[in-house]
Amino acid sequence: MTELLKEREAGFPAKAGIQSNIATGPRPAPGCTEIRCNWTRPEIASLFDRPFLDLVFDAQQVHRDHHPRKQVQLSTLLSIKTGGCPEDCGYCSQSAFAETGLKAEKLMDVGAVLASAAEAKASGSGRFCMGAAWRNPKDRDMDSLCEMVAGVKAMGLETCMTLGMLTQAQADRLSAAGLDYYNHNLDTSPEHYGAIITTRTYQDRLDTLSHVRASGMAVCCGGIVGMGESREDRVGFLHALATLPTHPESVPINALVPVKGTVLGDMLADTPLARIDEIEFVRTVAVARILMPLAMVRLSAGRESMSEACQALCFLAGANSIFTGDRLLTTGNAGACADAALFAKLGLEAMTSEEPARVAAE
Ligand code: SAM
Ligand code: DTB
Ligand code: SF4
Repeated sequence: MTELLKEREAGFPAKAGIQSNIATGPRPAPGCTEIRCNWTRPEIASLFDRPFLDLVFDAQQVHRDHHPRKQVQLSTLLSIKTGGCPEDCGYCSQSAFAETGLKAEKLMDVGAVLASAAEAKASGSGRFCMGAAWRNPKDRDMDSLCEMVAGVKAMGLETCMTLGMLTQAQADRLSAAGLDYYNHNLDTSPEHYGAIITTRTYQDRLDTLSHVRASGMAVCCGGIVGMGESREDRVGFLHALATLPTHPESVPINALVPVKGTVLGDMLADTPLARIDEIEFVRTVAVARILMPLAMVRLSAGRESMSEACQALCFLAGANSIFTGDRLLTTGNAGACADAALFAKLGLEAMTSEEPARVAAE
């Protein structure tokens, strides 16, 4: 019997503050928490307001109800098309509106992408995530993108792409090529969104998410904290995710990486808002875990400048996925040595595949 099943058999007390009325989530909920897509903002705000230790304790209990407690899923990122993006996302080094000195490049060759995926596989990663600095893919790029997906999948890696907005036809093609996950973030609350991005709307993002969902791919959707937003915005952001018709399978929580030459990097530099308070960041992770019990919550950008203690608290609060390697898309990441050392200190293990974890939890 697995540790998880033993724990389940021993039973967990019902969780105060988590009321469950409807179950409209992606899979039937094991354990004693139910999956809700009808969370209200006041409920979410009161989770944020809880005493920190109570919140983290409850998040860890929800986590253990649904996931193996020691395993962390590893994803590796590759920027397959860097820079020169026509969107004006205020946080992004790759926006043509930013003055970061980043050179715009063309879409990488399929062979070079596959070579990079092979390295990721050799270093123990389970998922390869390919990102492009596009508003949306052009139809002329679809053949190469599908070849990349098929090639990476043939190596035994899970596949993920993030290419901007997708039409239904594009989502269907990528899904048919074997794409497992599509990453498309809501980024922040609907109210704060206009202060960060003006070239596409919140509704555009929701439309892409619904195309991805309809195509049968798993949805990876999260956002960024530390963009000068209020607590209320963090409530609104998690509310938008947790009230999608089906929760995302994967929820990346990024801490803003302030890049010089971007609107936000320059605006927040040398202000108290330059970095999100670590305790508030952990709270955001814990609330995400409680709202979306089945999702893989990914501790994403910003880990490089995060203390080990903060990362440990994030794992305690229910984060169970990270990006590995020493680069994200254009900025640095913690790196394999630092991660191996941290995992050894904390007694964490790399999840070999997400599937067995789901099975174990069911
Ligand atoms: N162009 C595509 C799009 O925006 O949909 C895909 C790539 S984009 C870089 C993917 C996500 O990375 C963004 O939605 C944002 O949440 C995150 N991101 C980008 N720059 C970041 C930064 N400086 N700090 C933290 N997260 C960032
Ligand atoms: C996500 O939510 N975070 C990743 C992934 N999805 C594509 C990207 C983080 C990018 C950090 C800034 C950079 O390296 O350019
Ligand atoms: Fe372009 Fe994506 Fe960066 Fe926005 S986040 S500027 S869409 S690459």
